[in-house]
Amino acid sequence: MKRIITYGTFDLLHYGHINLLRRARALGDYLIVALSTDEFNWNMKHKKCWFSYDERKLLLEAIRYVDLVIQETCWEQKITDVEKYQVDTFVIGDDWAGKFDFLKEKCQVVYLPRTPEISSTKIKEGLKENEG
Ligand code: C2G
Repeated sequence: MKRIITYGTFDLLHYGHINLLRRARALGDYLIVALSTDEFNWNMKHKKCWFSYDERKLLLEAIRYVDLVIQETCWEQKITDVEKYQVDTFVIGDDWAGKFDFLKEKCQVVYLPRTPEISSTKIKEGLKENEG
């Protein structure tokens, strides 16, 4: 069984996220999503999420491409995650291209093209404009 892992915040889940998850899952048989906790988002990524970790986890677990959701609590956990979950391939969007090449000693590293026109930030901005 080929095991894939990816990481992210996945706030305001949208079709760009689904495109990523679908393509990641298609690279293997089992997809693990390491979901950024609220603390990690706030302290390390300086992101304030609309949905809480539990709400974002609930949404991800409902997606057919996702087999397991674990917590992402720090930048440094990737190497241990790859070993602990016997990961064959690490996948993430190409906005991170090159940033995780150090994992190549442990597993395949794949950067997938982002879906260009959508983002959680754009959604928030669009909603604010609609409020007038
Ligand atoms: N993504 C995408 N297309 C978009 C938006 C996001 O392909 N229009 C991808 C991102 O490239 C990432 C995943 O969807 O692979 C999750 O996106 P974010 O929630 O923005 O994740 P990010 O904040 O980049 O967190 O340790 C790694 C980080 O946790 C990644």
